[in-house]
Amino acid sequence: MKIAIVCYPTFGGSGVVATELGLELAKRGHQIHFITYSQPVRLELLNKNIFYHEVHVPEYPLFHYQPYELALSSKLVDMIKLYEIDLLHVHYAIPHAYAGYMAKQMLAEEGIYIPMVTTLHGTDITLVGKHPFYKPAVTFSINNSDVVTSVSKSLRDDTYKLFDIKKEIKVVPNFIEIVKSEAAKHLPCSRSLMADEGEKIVTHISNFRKVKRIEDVIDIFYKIQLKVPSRLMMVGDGPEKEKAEQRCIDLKIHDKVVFFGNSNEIDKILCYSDLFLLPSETESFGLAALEAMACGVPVISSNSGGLPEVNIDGKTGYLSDVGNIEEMSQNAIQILSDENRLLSFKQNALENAKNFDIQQILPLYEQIYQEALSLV
Ligand code: GMT
Repeated sequence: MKIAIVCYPTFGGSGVVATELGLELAKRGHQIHFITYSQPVRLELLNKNIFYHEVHVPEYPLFHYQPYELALSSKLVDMIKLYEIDLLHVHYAIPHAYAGYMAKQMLAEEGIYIPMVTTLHGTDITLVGKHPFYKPAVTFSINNSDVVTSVSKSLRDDTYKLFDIKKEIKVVPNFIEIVKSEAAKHLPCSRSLMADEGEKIVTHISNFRKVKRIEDVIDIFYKIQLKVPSRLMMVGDGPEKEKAEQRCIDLKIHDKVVFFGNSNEIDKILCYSDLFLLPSETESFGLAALEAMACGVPVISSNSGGLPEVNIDGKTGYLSDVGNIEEMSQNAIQILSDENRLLSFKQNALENAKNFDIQQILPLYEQIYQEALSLV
């Protein structure tokens, strides 16, 4: 199949999922065309089945906002015609499903019919999409997609609750490439560079937005380090980072916390981590938690959104109500201060991650593509 994938090229989970999906589809012989405004961060172009087409949005002083949707739908029309693409898979409803629908309409005028699969990722529904400014357009583009998928049951239910959806939403969970995570385990793990003998390593990875409750991460770690000698690795970048750095200084734990910024070496950082913190306000899935588990790292998370579908309470980690810092730190201390318990949580985390292996999830997408093709 020739498939066009539209996604955000940044470090956000939706872009990562879209990129990894495209790479694996290409390995299986499909021709994949990534269409976005810059090269996706995890995209490796060294494969004859992978193409990348950049959407240019020329600046014009009349426009207060440059019309990205227009440029994207025009690029889609051009590339779909040029490469005779069979199917369009858009990740994150805003504005991709809307631009995809416009492209479909333009192509239909020329007698070209192409199905569109829309994958909902989370904030496109729960935070941004439900805003009255966007809601009619999001509802319209979901209802006018040929097939709609969501990355968790929780996100599917939220979508039905928040929008007037007339289509079936199929749940296809996010995935992880277990082989890659296993291979990373054999890389030299430079734990001793990051922590002293006897110290535990706690990690958080995100885009440092408000929804991630970065202050809770710092406060949980503050309580942990009072009881367990430990260090905190903060990976990622975003609007809440500066505040987090200041909080570490205020709490006098700045010498125990490393801020890495964005990194493409997640596996290397996770390979020496003992515990992962994800106390988010809402999380449709929690791909970062799954990436941690695939490296055998247990997770302390909130119980919001799709997190209970990924992190199993008392087995792969613990879940608490959003903002319950006390319980999250107690659970973290309990895992970290007992070597046997820590080891069994690590094993359970890895075992559960195997249920989300790309080799199991990818055929579900291939099936959905076949179904979408049969609709046009
Ligand atoms: O807000 C983010 O964390 C980024 C957002 C995205 O655009 O990638 O993440 C969402 O999609 C991920 C991939 O499906 C999910 O793993 C995240 O849970 C989801 N984020 C939220 O729901 C907050």
